[in-house]
Amino acid sequence: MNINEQLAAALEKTSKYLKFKKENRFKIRAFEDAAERIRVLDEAITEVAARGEVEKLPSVGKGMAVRIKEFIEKGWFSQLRELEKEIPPSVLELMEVPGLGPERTRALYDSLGIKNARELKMALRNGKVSALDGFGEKVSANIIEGLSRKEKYTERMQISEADLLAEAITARLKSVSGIKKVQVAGSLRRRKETIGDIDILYTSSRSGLETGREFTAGMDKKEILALGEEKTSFLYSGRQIDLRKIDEERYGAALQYFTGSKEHAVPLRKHAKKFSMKLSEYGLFKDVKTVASKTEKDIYEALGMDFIPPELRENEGEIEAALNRSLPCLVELKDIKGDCHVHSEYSDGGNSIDEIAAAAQKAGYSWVCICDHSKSLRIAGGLDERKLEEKIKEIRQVNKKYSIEVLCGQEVDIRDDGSLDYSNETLSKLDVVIAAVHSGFSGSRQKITGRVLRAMENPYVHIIAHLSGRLLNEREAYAIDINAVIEKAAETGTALEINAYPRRLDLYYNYARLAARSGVKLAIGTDSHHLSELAYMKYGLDVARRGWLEKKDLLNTISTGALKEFLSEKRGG
Ligand code: DGT
Ligand code: CA
Ligand code: CA
Repeated sequence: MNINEQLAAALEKTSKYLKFKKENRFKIRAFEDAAERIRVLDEAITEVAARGEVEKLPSVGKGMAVRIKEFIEKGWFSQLRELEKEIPPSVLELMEVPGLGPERTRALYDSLGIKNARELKMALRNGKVSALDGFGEKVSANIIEGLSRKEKYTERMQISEADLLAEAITARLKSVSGIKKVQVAGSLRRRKETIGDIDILYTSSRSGLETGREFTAGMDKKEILALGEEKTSFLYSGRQIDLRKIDEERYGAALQYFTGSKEHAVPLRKHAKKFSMKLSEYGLFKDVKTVASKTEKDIYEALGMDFIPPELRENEGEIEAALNRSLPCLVELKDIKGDCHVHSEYSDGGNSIDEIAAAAQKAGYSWVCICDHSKSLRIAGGLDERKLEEKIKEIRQVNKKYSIEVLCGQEVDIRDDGSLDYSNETLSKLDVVIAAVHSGFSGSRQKITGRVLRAMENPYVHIIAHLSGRLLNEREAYAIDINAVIEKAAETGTALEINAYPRRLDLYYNYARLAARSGVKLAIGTDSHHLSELAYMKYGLDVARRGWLEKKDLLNTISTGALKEFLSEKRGG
């Protein structure tokens, strides 16, 4: 946050405290207006103060000016300090829970001493809330619902959800009059696995305020978080969207700045400084002269570097590589020839082998590996040996019909002792074997690592699936020594999966990078359970690209013949 945002946040926080304390509404309004005014300022408040013009700002009275100056000097103002001592800030968050608001939050605080969501949940469970005057069963039920909604809003989104929302907003924005360009920025453009809020930039012949007003017209007032010339923020489907108006002339500079990451910007600016240049969201400057600002490429070029793809902008060596002209040639969707991990109706998928073959062929693939669950995973319809024979036969038939090659695979359970859920004789009948841990997640690091290492030693195992077992927003990774796994994978010629399912995205991109550097092949599998999920390939690619992977690092980019060669190699043939 820059100083303006910090100050605006402090003023807004004060206004919330005053609401909680049932202060006079004009007082509350004064803080809200001042916060809004600071937020839309086109220069730093420190500059305004340096000119002695804080009092001249519209919506800023004498008393407010004193607080602002105090904030500039100390980084806080005493009124807010006092309020924070009196009432814990977590109470303010409770006020935002749908169904609560200041009145009820205060009642809960005064009578039950409830200060945060955890205490509130407990009191709801114990029936203490419904017993309060003016609450009752219905209100309690509303609060429970509101809490779970708020939880959803504050957790980071899966990238697939962010993509859908961004597409909808982009389409709507394009229909607003005066709009020219629309571009996603922030973590979504960097294709991070989870997204905090969605940043969208646009250019327009009309003012940002007009555009923001038109775009948010009809929205619930409570969902509009900020409405100013430079930025409009609102909740859409409960998720925060930041729209920013960008000047055409400075498009590249703004895009570069708002794409981030903040971590990438730090060494980049340092590098600019070496040449006495200054990089900001408005351009790359030398003294007062603009050196570059129109396109991102211009900026990187003027800094003596190659263009850095957004996925690499995390300050993980990309700046040095761009300077040395040694950035990777990242893998692209057009390089993909097949999907390593698709479920069919033989286990818990929704489609037949035939349907999958047709869809994969339509996607332009040369091959697809259909991997269902093995027998011990009964809840997911795991196949016993007899059913597996049927599947093998059916795949032979389907292969006669299509030019694409369907490979018969299974996602085989790694048992507690590291042995596999089928005998080697059964495994030898399969074209491709993916092994995975599906149980014993609470085991020690040594135990789980040992299971996976043993599985990799089996000559029939080609790929290890979703290595860490994490589910985004749902389940932490189990304890596993990924470095040891990578080492063993290199030694045994086992590939590691990049599971493209949006709630998994497992291997992490940084481990995918490490694996590739250690000479391990990566295999993107969508883990698709329905034809529509075959498109998750792009999320696997995002991980691959963030992991600096090139075409040569992925099994998905090789021909059917080369894939078969790879698969038979481990079996010693
Ligand atoms: P998120 O939303 O948590 O997934 O992550 P980002 O990267 O989208 O972060 P966000 O939305 O806070 O800001 C969007 C971009 O704006 C961020 O990637 C870089 C830029 N930005 C925001 N605040 C700052 C800042 O204080 N300094 C710098 N250098 N860049 C900033
Ligand atoms: Ca963001
Ligand atoms: Ca943002």
